[in-house]
Amino acid sequence: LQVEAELRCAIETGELRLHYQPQIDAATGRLCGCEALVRWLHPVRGLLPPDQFIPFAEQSGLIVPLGEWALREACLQQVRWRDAGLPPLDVAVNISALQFRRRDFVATVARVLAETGADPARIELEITESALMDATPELVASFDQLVALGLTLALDDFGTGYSSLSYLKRLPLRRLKIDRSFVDGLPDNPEDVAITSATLSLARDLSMDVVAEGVETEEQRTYLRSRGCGAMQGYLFSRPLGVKAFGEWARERT
Ligand code: G
Ligand code: G
Ligand code: MN
Ligand code: NA
Repeated sequence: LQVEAELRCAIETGELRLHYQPQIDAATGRLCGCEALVRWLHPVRGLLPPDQFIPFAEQSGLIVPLGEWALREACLQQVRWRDAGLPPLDVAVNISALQFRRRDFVATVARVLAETGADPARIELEITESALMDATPELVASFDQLVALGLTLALDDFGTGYSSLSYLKRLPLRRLKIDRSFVDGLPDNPEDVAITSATLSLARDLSMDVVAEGVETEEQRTYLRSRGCGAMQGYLFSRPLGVKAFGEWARERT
């Protein structure tokens, strides 16, 4: 309960930060986008990773204001980068199931886009399979409305949840993110190879793009590129970086 009160306060007083992990175009090797990942700059405990507070945020419902803050901040950052003359970047933001399920979610997103002036075509919302467990007609409708706003929808942690594949048919998802637990064993582990190549082929047949997460080795990169994976993210390229470090990283590579 103490953490909850502290986190509520942190959102209001501006102790949260976004770090950005580069995403690389597999064909060209160039920076094509980034994923925004929240951190808590705690006055006593230092920079806290999300696994130390996102679970509390989910339990308490604070993930709703936290998630809105993250979306707004990512949109503002995209505008700052644009104003600073960086080449246009896709920015992906993680959205919790609790956020998606709120009746006012689409209106909130529309308001944040309007207030920040961000380019919706370059904002991607990442949702996890668990958020789609019971994709009601209302949920499907709100996905269509988000696409109508110009946003891209991506499915995070693909293959790790309990959902059926039918949501791929019903929902306007543009990208699949291959979970790093499957990238880990590439290219030697036969199960990881089977799951990854099946995912890539499924995505190709459904005209979806794929991002592989947790790419750490040259061998993983070579394998994924040879199998037609469009984009990659992982420590091989960069850890998530603060705004300043990300800007320097990006400038060195364009
Ligand atoms: O940065 P790190 O790899 O520690 O992130 C761990 C996980 O925390 C991410 O995979 C993501 O699921 C979650 N996470 C990070 N930032 C956000 C956020 O802004 N909103 C939500 N809902 N989850 C986030
Ligand atoms: O949204 P998601 O939960 O997938 O967030 C990605 C998480 O994975 C972040 O917490 C990020 O710090 C972490 N991560 C990113 N790249 C790598 C990597 O190459 N290896 C490992 N082990 N973790 C990574
Ligand atoms: Mn993610
Ligand atoms: Na993920």
